[in-house]
Amino acid sequence: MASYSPLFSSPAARWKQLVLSKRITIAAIFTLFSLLVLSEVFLERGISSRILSTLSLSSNSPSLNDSPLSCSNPFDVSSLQHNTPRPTYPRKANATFLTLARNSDLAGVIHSMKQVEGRFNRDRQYPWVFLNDEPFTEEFIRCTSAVTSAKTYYGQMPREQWVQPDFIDEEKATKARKALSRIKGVFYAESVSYRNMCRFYSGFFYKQALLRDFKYYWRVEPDINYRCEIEYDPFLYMEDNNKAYGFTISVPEQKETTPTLWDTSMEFFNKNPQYLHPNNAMRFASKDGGKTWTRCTYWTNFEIGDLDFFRGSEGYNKYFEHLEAAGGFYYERWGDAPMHGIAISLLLDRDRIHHFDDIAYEHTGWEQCPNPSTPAYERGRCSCDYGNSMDVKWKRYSCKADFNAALAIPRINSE
Ligand SMILES: Nc1nc2c(ncn2[C@@H]2O[C@H](COP(=O)(O)OP(=O)(O)OP(=O)(O)O)[C@@H](O)[C@H]2O)c(=O)[nH]1
Ligand SMILES: *[C@@H]1O[C@H](CO)[C@@H](O)[C@H](O)[C@H]1NC(C)=O
Ligand SMILES: [Mg+2]
Repeated sequence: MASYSPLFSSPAARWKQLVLSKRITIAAIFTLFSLLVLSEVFLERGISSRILSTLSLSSNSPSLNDSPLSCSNPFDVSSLQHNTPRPTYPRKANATFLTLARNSDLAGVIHSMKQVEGRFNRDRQYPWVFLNDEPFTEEFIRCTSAVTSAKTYYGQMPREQWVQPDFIDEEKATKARKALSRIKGVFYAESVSYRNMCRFYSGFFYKQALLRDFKYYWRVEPDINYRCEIEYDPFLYMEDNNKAYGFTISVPEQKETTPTLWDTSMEFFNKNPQYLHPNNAMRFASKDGGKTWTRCTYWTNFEIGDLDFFRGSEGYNKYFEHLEAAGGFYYERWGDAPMHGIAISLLLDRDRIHHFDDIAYEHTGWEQCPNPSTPAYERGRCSCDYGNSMDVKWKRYSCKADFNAALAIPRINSE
């Protein structure tokens, strides 16, 4: 098995550790609060009436004011749509939002949907595709479909695209998870379901039947925030500029989760150099032509991508198969961000990768906020603090400089 590097070997790991301790405090406060709320529920109204009120979407529900946070307090779409005449848009892309979630993620999913609907989609009406490894509950379906006036679709992926494959040596995998959990600052070190999720987003999301009729997807995770209006259509931007992959934040992956990912990847690309695009963005991933890895990744909890690229790229699919066979999704904790990062940077023409630097996006405390001296800030009626942005406060962890360096390399004429 791979050897793990020492404690806090990377700045990102140190930062994550800080967040972790903050999270524990927040978790403790939240648990106390939940206990208080729960005891109130049981004492005053009984659990069954609580569940009923959760499911009730009607506005004459007697418990509207003290209702729990998920769907008994649906987004007030009507007020947004009728106060002022809403713009209409003559063009629309062939695109959908994509959310992978557990039923228990409902509250966070609703939060994210409100962000996306309020800042962008209420006038655009792009549909939502929800995926799960279990059947979605009636509650999940009713609540999420109440947040949008666009179409919603719900699907379950085939079991073999989710669970750990049989060829993985479970004893070796268990040992590796235990070893990783002894290193401080590594999230989900022992989680198998997290590994399933990373593998799914690496090799299977784009193969889903529900996505077959779409060209672009926009990934949305629970509990994210969009802090400016999105006043143009990023899907149409992708289409009009022939972009295949768009990101907001780029950060380095931790060493501990991916000790052999780079070498395993180079093994594949050295054997199959025909898949390397002549105008790739290799410089984002490596400063020395492939010898060592920058660890830079596009932070995949936000991504807008061209499904036809993922579905149609032989290189991408063969690369995934190579990683799958090496077993690192389970023997280590390879994420979909480092995997996409390497694949996108090496397989695509770098001109087809786009940094959406005008989109204000936040996930677990890391955020991108446009510079207030740019038109995007004022036009977007932003509510974010530029000082807290990746490129200001966390500049030393941002991979933006590596991306810019990749784009600055003169193109070679491949005609
Ligand atoms: N159906 C299903 N979805 C999952 C599972 N684990 C994670 N997800 C979803 O996969 C996405 C990524 O998972 P997260 O736990 O947010 O991973 P992360 O963004 O690396 O970690 P955080 O920093 O905690 O947000 C989210 O949309 C989750 O809802 C799972 O076991 N089943
Ligand atoms: C949308 O894109 C998919 C994938 O490219 C394609 O199969 C489908 O025909 C497209 N639909 C429309 C209406 O263009
Ligand atoms: Mg997340």
